[in-house]
Amino acid sequence: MALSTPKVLVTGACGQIGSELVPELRKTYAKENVIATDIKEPPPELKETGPFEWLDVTNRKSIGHIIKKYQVDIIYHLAAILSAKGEQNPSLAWQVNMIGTYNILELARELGIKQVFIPSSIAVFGPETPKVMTPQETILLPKTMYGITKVAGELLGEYYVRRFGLDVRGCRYPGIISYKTPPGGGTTDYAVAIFHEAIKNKKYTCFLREDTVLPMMYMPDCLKAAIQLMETEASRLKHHTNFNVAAMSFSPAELATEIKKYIPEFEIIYQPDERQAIAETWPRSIDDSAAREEWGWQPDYDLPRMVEDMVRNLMANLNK
Ligand code: NAD
Ligand code: AKB
Repeated sequence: MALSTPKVLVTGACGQIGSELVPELRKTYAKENVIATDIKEPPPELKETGPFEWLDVTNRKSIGHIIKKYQVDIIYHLAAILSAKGEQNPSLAWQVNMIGTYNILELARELGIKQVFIPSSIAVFGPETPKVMTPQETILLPKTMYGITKVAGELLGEYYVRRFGLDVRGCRYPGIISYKTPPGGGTTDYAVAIFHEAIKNKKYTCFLREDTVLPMMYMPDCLKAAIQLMETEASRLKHHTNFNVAAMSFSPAELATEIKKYIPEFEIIYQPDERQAIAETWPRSIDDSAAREEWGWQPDYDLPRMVEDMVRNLMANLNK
């Protein structure tokens, strides 16, 4: 008997990651089997290439309705409020990140979902965590509401693995850099905005100090991590919801130097704002040996390769 293709639900699909993950998943599972959902207007590439539904993850009844309507097997739960936006509205961050995640896990358990992916973040770490090559198992005392919800989300997911045998997986992404969809309100957003401003105006005012080193990752590696982790044989995994993943680390000054190789007249000035305090609680680099050992994680992009690709694609978009 032929096995039917799994049905995949993506929450927060119109965000920075979802808008690129959905097309990838549609290549693997066929367009009609990947249901993109969000509370905001989808871009044409999402709406016209497969099903789209309006879905607020704080509304458990609506999620249950969509899961049943499409007979969903796998959920990529991306809906969230990120660090900087979360500090502007901690109550909203709690509602979306905590209640939303609890709703997804409860329905996944009740309705027999086969797999759930819930991304975590380097925001789980805090000032007490070792900053260089931050270990997999370490002190998790975040100071932002976003970080608190991410630690709780990891623990909740792990609870559903142990208590109910639900297959929940996730990795702690660093700041994600991409050129298709703007980031949604994080502390690492400068590393995307800098490219747009360098190309358009040859000038950028950075909201972090020049020497603030943070872990970052280019979008193709972000998508590869999610898909590779989800495809790994479950018996190989000792961890489930909290894998450290790393690709590169740099400061705004180092990124600007790399961009100047393509745009020599580019100028950057620094006016740190409230996001500097958040960045200072996060690690400078990450030890991702557990991900490498348990599911073969390896990034493809370092700083020079990422900058070359970002500049080339953004310039090509500008000339279209
Ligand atoms: P984003 O902010 O770009 O997108 C989040 C999406 O969630 C948005 O489209 C938004 O409309 C949607 N959303 C907000 N409230 C909602 C609600 N109540 N119901 C349904 N949808 C809602 O975020 P992203 O960068 O795509 O992040 C996706 C996931 O990856 C999040 O869990 C985030 O914490 C994690 N992550 C992202 C990064 C990064 O740098 N982008 C780094 C680490 C972890
Ligand atoms: C943010 O800055 O909030 C995100 C993240 C690292 O989770 N990019």
